[in-house]
Amino acid sequence: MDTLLIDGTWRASREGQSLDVADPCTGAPFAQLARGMAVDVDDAVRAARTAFEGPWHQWSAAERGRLLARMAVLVARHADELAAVESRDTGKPLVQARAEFDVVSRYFEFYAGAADKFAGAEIPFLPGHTAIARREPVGVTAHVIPWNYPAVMFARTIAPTLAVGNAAVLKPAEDACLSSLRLAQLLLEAGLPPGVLNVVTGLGEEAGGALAAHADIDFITFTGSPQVGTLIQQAAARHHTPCVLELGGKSPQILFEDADIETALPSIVNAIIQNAGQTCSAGSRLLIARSRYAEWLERVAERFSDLTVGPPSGGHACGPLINAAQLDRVRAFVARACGDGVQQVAAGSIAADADSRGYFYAPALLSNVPRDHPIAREEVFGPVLCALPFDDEADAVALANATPYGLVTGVWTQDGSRQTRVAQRVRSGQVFINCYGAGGGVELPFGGFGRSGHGREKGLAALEALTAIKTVVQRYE
Ligand code: TXE
Repeated sequence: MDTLLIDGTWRASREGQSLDVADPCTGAPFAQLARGMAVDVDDAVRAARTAFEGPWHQWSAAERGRLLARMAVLVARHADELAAVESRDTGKPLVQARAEFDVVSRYFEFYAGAADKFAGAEIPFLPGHTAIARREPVGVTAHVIPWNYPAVMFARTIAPTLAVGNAAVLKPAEDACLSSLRLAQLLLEAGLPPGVLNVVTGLGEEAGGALAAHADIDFITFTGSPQVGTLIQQAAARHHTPCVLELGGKSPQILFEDADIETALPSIVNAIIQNAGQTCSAGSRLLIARSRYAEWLERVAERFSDLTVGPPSGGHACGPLINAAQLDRVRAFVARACGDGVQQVAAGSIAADADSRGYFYAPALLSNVPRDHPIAREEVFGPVLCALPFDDEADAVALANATPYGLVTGVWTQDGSRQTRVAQRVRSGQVFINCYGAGGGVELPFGGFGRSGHGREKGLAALEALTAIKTVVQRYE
């Protein structure tokens, strides 16, 4: 249970308490974690501060880049072993977990390359003066990440902060954090100095709450629910700590009447099935031109009926949900909707090799969904796709924008002008045209509008939030 990494050493929590980690395929505990508390968070923040002000500060950008490049290679070398850990912890199919470690490695590769190229600027100013806007690391950064893509989230948030020279404290999710521990170990092997990355496992309201409220952090990034996002922002406000929040979505895929349906279909199904729908960018609403609604709904329904859900190595479309609370949440959303007249037009099946104690949920395709029903507006975070018809382009855009969220939009049409118009009018942090979520998108800035949060991660945009501009003006004779 030595799962706290503080100042380069693995140890238990000071109070000696622990937590069980359950297998979502069976509900049975198979590992234990240290239950970090506020005192452990204090230790971690202190270690990070000391490291930040110590030799780490003297590392050149090129040296930091080289360290991240070594990490990219280590992740690739250990990808099979890491994928097995991730798949066991989350229940996700082994092939999906394996593919995610290509993305993890790519994050380290991308930010390795960016470390010595992300720079400030010289500003034209008065004669006899030189003015520069330096980009400096913000200092100690805090990272609270969720359980849906634990390793990808680790890489997405830790690689950029190390690239610019910050020191970090990570609070992974109690439901799935074993890959984070292994990745932290690999970073030490890659040569990361003690204290530059600290990890505190524990419960959200304990370790996470203490980290967000800590007076000595300089930045906090959070991915999770809007409810906890509010708490994080309130805690951060007390110390004027800047924060970036990524809080999920209710992302639409818009099928115009001229869409190439053969290309769109697999992408549409994958966007809601991947990770059993527990994806912030899941395409959970399918908006179909009314003239094609019945025909295309039928095509999607055929695919849904063929989907099976089961254990990670069984070759199924998806695995279980993460825990009993998620399963209850998804069931409750669908039961309420069906009680209100929503129609379940197709469903996948739970495979015979799935353990009845596991948190499996058969994918559901819903139609006859009122536009203002909670299931059409709220994030379900399960393999549940709501189909809704629209009348024309203006109606499609209005419907796409008719939720409190604004994370991702898929637009399927052959009409180039329409592609541009719709991309400009949807309130959405990312827009994909004739594709959806293509290729992992390590390079692509990501974040939302409205209840999806604020600030941008991924790509070079992540480095802006993780650095502060210092303006230096020098007068010369
Ligand atoms: O999230 P939580 P949960 C959404 C999704 C899901 C719902 C609930 O709709 O159904 O949230 O999931 C930590 N102070 N997303 O309950 O609680 C927690 O330990 C500080 C969207 O699992 O927000 C974990 O590390 N931290 C999503 C992280 O917050 C706290 C990903 C996320 O957990 C805390 C996950 C507190 N008081 C869920 N309470 C996305 N955007 O991808 C919890 N945490």
